[in-house]
Amino acid sequence: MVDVDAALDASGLTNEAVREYVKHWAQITQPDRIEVIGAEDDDRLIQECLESGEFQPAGEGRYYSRSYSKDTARSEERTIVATNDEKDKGVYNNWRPASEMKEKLTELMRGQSKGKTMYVLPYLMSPKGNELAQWAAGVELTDSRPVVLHMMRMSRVGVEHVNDLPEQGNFVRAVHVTGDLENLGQGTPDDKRYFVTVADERMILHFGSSYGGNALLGKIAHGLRQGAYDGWDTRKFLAEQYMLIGITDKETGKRYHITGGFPSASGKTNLAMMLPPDAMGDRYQVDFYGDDIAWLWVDESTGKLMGMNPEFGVFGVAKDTNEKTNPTALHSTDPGTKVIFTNVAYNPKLEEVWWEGRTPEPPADLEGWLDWKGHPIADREPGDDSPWAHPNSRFTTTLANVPNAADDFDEAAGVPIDAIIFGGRTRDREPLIRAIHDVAEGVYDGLTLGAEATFAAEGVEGQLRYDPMSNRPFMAYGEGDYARHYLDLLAQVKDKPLFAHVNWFQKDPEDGHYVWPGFRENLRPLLWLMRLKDGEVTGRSTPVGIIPTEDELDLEGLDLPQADLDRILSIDVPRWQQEMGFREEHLKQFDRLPEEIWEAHRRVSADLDNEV
Ligand code: GTP
Ligand code: SPV
Ligand code: MN
Repeated sequence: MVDVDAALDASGLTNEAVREYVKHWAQITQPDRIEVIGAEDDDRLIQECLESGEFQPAGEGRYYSRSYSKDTARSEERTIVATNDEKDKGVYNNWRPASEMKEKLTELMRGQSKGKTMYVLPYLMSPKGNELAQWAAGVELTDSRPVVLHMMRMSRVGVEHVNDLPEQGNFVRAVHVTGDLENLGQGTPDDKRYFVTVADERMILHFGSSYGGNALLGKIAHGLRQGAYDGWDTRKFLAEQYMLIGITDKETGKRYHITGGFPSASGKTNLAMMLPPDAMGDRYQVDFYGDDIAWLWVDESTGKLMGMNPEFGVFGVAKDTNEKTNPTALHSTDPGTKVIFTNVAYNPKLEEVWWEGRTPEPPADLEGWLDWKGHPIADREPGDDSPWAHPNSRFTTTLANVPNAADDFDEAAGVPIDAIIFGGRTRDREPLIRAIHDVAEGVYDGLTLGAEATFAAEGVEGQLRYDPMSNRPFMAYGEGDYARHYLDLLAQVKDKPLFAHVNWFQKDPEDGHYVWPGFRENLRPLLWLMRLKDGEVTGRSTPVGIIPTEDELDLEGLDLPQADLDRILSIDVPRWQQEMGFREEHLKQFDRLPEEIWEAHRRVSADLDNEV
């Protein structure tokens, strides 16, 4: 048995509860070595990864890694929220009893780190000193060095985050064991992976992956599932899959903050890193706070809804990121950023990476290029047009590398929230933007957020895959209780945030082109929303919210065909009426759904019926 005390003493980790926890799990997973990690270990660990082949160089201060080919995304079916009370069972959280899951995971993890190092990563999922910092401390134990390097970008790490805890035992116990990736039956009936959050014991046990949300436990397991459970349990806060931005109008000096959720891979990172359109000059500035998670609370002294990003980095989708769509994202991966690319295409001779949409055409000279599985492109069968990069390939970079990071992103205070927006990939029905003043109707809108089903098995034509507040894969407790918590928290807010639903993805039914250019142009509807909040415009009332009139929307320098403009600024009432039936079925699944939500649903339905 490895000498745990010696390793912990050498690192200066003094928190007794953490030391007990490390010993407990070292006895189960049986690593050969133990290493406590702080920010100062980054260069050494990168060097070790380069030597071991876990990383390869991708130009100066840029690294390339490949994950096991059946381990490239989160697995929703294998993700479970366990507690000691069946009342926590919801429609989406795959609830199971805590005792059953703890026993199962302990057995799966037993002896699995033999021959390996157990890295001990104390982390903080909040800016230091933040109002919610007491729910933000955790210690991830992992047997994967690349996971350590990802976590060091995505969260603040170091023993100081646990040594000084006011209550020594108050940290999330997050255990990650990779397992034998080639023998886990990923996606088969004999799947051996388990990703479990034991929410009422503040414990996370993930077995069988070294990728993304399955392995970086501070990120979505703690930052979303555990955070959401703690926020509800204490009635103090919300932990949501939201981006968070600041918008400044330099002409008027006004500054706004907008948070909101779009389902995974639907544009949060892109919106948060948005540069204003060239045609708008330099009047506006968009500041990045967060692109994937926001924690929201009510400031007791001012009554304002506040928000902060618990993360320290970005785990962004590579696909279609380029100089035109998102220069900010591209430059957050510049030479010297110590970015880690995962599962993009790689050329070891040139030390370069490429992904679909990086340039209009792939590199013409195929020499040396390898696809995301490591196969030479030049050896492909004729007609093989499978993507070079995995569609979920990603870049991992710290917030400090993001060119439009807000000056105060790391400050304790957080920012006041002016608006909460929801959006998904919807090809019809949803206009460019519709604003909602009423809080219950806003929460109802979030609960009925949907995006197109991405493959046939998951949905009926025209019917959405509902994804409440974009939180479906991260839901920690029952949806009815979740809605209640939202309403109760917002009831304490004095200056209510404005809600809005946005859609960048409406398509022309004839030729399928996106009718809204999206990306940087998305600032335009958000500016309208802020003017509406300030009473400078009134918009046009519809049964589903207020939409901009054509002349209220700043379209300066944007050449949009009239037919496309008409489409995104209109409401298709019969299509909406059909949608209301689907929504009713969706909401009926939820136990204890507050009556206010049903009232909002009936109100919108009746208003739609009165339109025809
Ligand atoms: P997660 O990290 O999975 O939670 O995703 P995300 O919501 O941060 O998504 P992201 O911004 O990384 O975008 C995912 C994909 O949507 C990328 O391929 C983008 O190029 C594309 N996308 C983002 N914004 C727009 C837009 O305004 N219009 C269009 N057409 N595509 C967009
Ligand atoms: C998502 O899937 O929504 C992500 C990436 O943000 S992961 O960290 O893998 O969850
Ligand atoms: Mn996400």
